[in-house]
Amino acid sequence: MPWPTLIDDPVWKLTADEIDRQNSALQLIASENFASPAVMAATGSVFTNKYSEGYPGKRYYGGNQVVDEVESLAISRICELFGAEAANVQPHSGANANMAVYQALLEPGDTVLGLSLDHGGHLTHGSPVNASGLMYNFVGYRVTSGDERIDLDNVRELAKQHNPKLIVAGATAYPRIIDPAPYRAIADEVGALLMFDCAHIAGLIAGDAHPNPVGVADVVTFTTHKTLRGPRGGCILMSEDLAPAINKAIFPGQQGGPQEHSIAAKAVAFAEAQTPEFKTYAAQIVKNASALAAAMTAEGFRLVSGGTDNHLLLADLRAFDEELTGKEAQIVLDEAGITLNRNTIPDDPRSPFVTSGIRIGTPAVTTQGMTEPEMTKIAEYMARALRGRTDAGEVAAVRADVRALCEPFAPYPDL
Ligand code: DSN
Repeated sequence: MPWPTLIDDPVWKLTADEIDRQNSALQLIASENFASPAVMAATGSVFTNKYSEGYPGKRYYGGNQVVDEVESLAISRICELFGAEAANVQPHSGANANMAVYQALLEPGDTVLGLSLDHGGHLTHGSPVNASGLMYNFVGYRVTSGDERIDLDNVRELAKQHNPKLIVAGATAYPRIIDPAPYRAIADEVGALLMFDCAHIAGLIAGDAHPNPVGVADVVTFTTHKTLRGPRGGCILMSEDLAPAINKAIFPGQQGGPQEHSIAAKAVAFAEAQTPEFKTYAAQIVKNASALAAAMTAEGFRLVSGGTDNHLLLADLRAFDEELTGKEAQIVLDEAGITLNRNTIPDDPRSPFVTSGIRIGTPAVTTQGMTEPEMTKIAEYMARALRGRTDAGEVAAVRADVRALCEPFAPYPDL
């Protein structure tokens, strides 16, 4: 073989270090998960070698007979899973999926409504520093200041005032069910199209734990690596009539050659999500988040909106400790083996780099097999590490307890 043997390459030492980190610490970042060995094997397969610009049956290079089959399989599986008419499985990410939909449905400068980033939206829902906000006239809607739920009256009022061409539903830091039906009604009232970005909750929808926006929204976008537990990547579901424009916006509009190794892995993940075990998994994600919410409330944290209906919680740290910032909590908890991210809370007085909140998710720990009793322990360990954050001995003691908690639940014990 012409390839050098690089078993001593530092990358393999770093890979072993990362396996140990994932096996021995708590992964509570709400957008992360542990892909199955089958998904990872497909991601590392020979499909990585193939160029296949175009779509099944219409490629620009030869040798795509097998690639056509694998991409068609991914498309048919995801259409069946969500009840969609058509799918594009080529987006390299959720951001690419969203930008392609905008390119297909909008002209630069068109008006769009999206949830404000500081109230739980996403960069690609019109942040002024993102291409979405630079190219289109996004208007941000908000959560209410009372119950901290999406303010549908505000969505309707802004829709009537600004007459958007598109309304974007979906969030990255919102702990409640997002019902697509009222969005559809508002979109119809003002003649707008509706896109639902269900990246965070795609696995909950696939597992019948949350309402399915397919058939309600005109277009549904998502990432495949969050609750859906596939490889890193994006996907678009759409009606047959929108498919030609959206497919053209992905290729050649936004992307060149598709990553067929990721598409093969998406096909594997979509089959995994069709199993009865995946429904049980989706339901347990939600049960675990509720159990964690109850335990964290008992430890003195205030949860945005008072709790959760999905896979994540947003904790306002000020009730727990007025001085504690999200930034400091993230750093201390990481030292204690509890990995999560700082997050703004609605109307946060601190900057997005510092924040008053943390976001906590249960998809990964649920994949590991943890259930309600472990959630109570996680809340206790978080509270102990944060209360004892100036005491290195206490943080180290929590790290040891976290290691012991994770040991029987290691996701990759054989790697
Ligand atoms: N970065 C993702 C998240 O953590 O929610 C969104 O793209």
